[in-house]
Amino acid sequence: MALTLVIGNKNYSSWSLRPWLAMKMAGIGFDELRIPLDQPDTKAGILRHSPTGKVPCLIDTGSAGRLTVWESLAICEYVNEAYADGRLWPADRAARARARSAASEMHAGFAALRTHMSMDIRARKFERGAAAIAREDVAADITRIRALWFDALLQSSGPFLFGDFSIADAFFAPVVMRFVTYGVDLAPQLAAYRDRVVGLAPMQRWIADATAEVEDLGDH
Ligand SMILES: N[C@@H](CCC(=O)N[C@@H](CS)C(=O)NCC(=O)O)C(=O)O
Repeated sequence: MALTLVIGNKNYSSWSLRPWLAMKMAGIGFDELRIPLDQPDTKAGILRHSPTGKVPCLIDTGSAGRLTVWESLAICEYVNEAYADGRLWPADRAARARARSAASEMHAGFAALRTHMSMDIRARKFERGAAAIAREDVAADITRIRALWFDALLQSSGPFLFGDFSIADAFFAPVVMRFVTYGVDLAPQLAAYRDRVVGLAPMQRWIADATAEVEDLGDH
């Protein structure tokens, strides 16, 4: 296959999930190369493919020769342009601008949430979640995400943040999984959005693969 997506553990690698889900939702065919994180040979293994030593990384051996694309958002932009005819962003320019803002905000922000509620798909950590939410910085991140989801769903009427599934939804998919793992309460319309994302066939595949993985990185 022309496209290979280099990813980390499905249970833990939130950045890998984003382009993987976007590509699956767009019906793009690709091979996966999984490199387990936090092993003695992880860095060297990833560096064989990715100049940053981080996953995800996309290798395209198609028409342009061998092209390496790194950074999750850049990978999503590339596949959207090259393999999805732009379907991974809303057709409406204003909605597209808002969707890009949301994905960029996720890419650049929510550090407290990412630190104190790291993705651990197969685990249920409600006590740990309650302790994290008691922190002002984590609570502020969650408040902002709730507001962003609420406004987006209200404006688009759903079913996804900006209407049809977009890169913005792929970017928030790991947050959805964190809210499940850490038992974060959501208003009914946000809970329905969370459940819609979890219920997507590719998400169910990713969750099943994550659950079947044998590596245990503890509270990484
Ligand atoms: N900004 C990067 C973040 C990538 C990232 O931090 N990936 C983690 C795994 S989720 C990684 O490769 N960690 C391995 C390491 O740093 O050695 C992106 O959006 O792709």
